[in-house]
Amino acid sequence: RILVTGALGQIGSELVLELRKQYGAENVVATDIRREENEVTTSGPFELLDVLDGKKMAEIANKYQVDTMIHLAALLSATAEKKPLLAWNINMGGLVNALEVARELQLQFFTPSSIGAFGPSTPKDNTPQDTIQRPNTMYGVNKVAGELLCDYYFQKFGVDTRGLRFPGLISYVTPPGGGTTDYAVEIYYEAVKRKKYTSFIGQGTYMDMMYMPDAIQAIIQLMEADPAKLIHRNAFNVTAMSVAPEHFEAEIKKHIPEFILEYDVDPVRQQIAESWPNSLDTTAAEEEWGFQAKFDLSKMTKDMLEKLKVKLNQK
Ligand code: VAH
Repeated sequence: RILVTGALGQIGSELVLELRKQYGAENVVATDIRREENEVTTSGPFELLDVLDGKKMAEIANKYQVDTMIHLAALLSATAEKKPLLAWNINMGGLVNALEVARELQLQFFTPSSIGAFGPSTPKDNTPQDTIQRPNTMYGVNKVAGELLCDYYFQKFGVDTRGLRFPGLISYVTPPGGGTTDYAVEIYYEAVKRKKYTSFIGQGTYMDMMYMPDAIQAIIQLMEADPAKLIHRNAFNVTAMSVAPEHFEAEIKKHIPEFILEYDVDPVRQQIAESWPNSLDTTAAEEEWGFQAKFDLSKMTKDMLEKLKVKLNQK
């Protein structure tokens, strides 16, 4: 059985449904700090859980006799810059609670890291798996500390911890909240709704991106990988494309020719974006557990626009 925290978030809401499909609905316990009436809370077990309540987390893990913990609850980069201390408390306090439950119950453990775990002094192009990590955002500090803590729990306590450094994730199911890469999701929604979008990230700003189906597949593939083959654990570089706002514009215009992209750069999120890599080297993930993204920009754009036209019921 699998316990998922942050199950109503951008990753959680799709991961829970895919895990229930693959492992059986009853075997995936979704938890989040609030309840919503949707497929995540109605297609299998759901529990209210604030990840700062370690006691409640342990109770739920025991109640359902889980053997795996997927810890997703966190504040993203832009929100973390607005409320750095709250971000530290939630991102690190939640992670320590989740790792302690995993240690006590000997659970397999997954939590995401991010391209945000790199900083201005990291090589920007083809960023290596092993390289300098001096992020200058609270989110990045949380992600580097999280990577080190997860490796520590593996080395010190034998907890089978595994992680992925996710790029910006693009999905049409649940929008992200408070991320720097959120422009890459908003642009599709606005293209369908208004055939126009004003980007808060500037032209020529490259960041790694990935379509959510590839991210979900990567989590499951990593968690099922042979541990003997893992040289790295926390956390693997993964990405599908290195793109800037104008690349989304060009691709969207192939489907919506009258689409207009304008810019109104948000200095805070622009500064975060510029501190991150342009493109990651994913050799370690490919070699150690067969990572392979299936969606490039053109395939993702076609699918996003088709799905959003239905979701926003535009013809
Ligand atoms: C963010 N979507 O923007 C997240 C992610 C790499 C980006 O960490 O903060």
